[in-house]
Amino acid sequence: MHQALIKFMEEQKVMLLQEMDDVLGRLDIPNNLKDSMAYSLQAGGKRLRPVLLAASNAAYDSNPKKIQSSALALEMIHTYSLIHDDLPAMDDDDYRRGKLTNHKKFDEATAILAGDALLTYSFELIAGDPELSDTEKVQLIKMLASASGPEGMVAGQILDMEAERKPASLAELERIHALKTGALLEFAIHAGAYLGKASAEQLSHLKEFAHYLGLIFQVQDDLLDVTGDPEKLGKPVGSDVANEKSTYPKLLGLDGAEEMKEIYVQKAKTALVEAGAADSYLMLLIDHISRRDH
Ligand code: GRG
Repeated sequence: MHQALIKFMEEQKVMLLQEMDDVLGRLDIPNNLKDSMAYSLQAGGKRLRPVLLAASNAAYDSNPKKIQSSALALEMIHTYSLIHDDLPAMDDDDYRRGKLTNHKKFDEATAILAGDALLTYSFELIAGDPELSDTEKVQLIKMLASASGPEGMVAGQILDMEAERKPASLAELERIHALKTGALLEFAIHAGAYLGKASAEQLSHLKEFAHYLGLIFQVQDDLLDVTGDPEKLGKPVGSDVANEKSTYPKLLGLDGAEEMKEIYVQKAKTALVEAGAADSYLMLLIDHISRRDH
């Protein structure tokens, strides 16, 4: 991987973990709730969404202080979605990132409430950030609510659950991923650039870039479920091979899925050049996400 990107990602992770510690330390809440929130927040993970937000901000008028609360809020919402996704009523998983899932470590009620707390506190975090103007707070909260709510990730999750009963076509699969995974990635890219004062035209090209980046992320996720290393992934592979659910390799074959990913990579790169961010960490992140092994 590109050395400059490795350094950038490491720096962003350090800042995120520090902010996480500070925020959790300040919370005066029941211990079991805090432990459950902290368990999943600090369970590792690639921290891809905060890194994307920072990379997008760095591509324009970089302002590290302004992005901190949005980056953590985004990781909190991502973490809540994983906790709830793992519950018996949804995917019923025992392990996530090589560790027991939240409801296995604590109990179902605590896991549901930890997820609820992470979701709601993310908005409180942005609303209380003294680095942001009132307009920026309202804009960010609006964007984050819409990306994670019934017109975004929640819609994607329900469509995904329906697709387990009735296999989706390629077009339906793309729509599910655009909502379930893509909406939060799009928030990361949009919020970073918005706080970096990108123009409306640049933001519109970035929307297209984010769309293709989300699809690249998902094709690779499907490919890893077939060809990935369980050690690196921290979970068993083959979960989607056994069921009826549509995936890129099932619909297109392994080679076809690789070819489709390459088409998305080229489209993402073109959109990024048009957004005026040809020479940016975002450009390096395209190949990183496309070739990730976990
Ligand atoms: C419960 C409303 C609700 C939504 C859940 C994100 C999600 C929606 C479910 C996760 C299931 C899943 C495996 C989705 C595929 C893509 C994805 C989001 C993977 C996890 O994201 P990573 O790889 O995770 O960025 P880490 O562990 O690195 O943070």
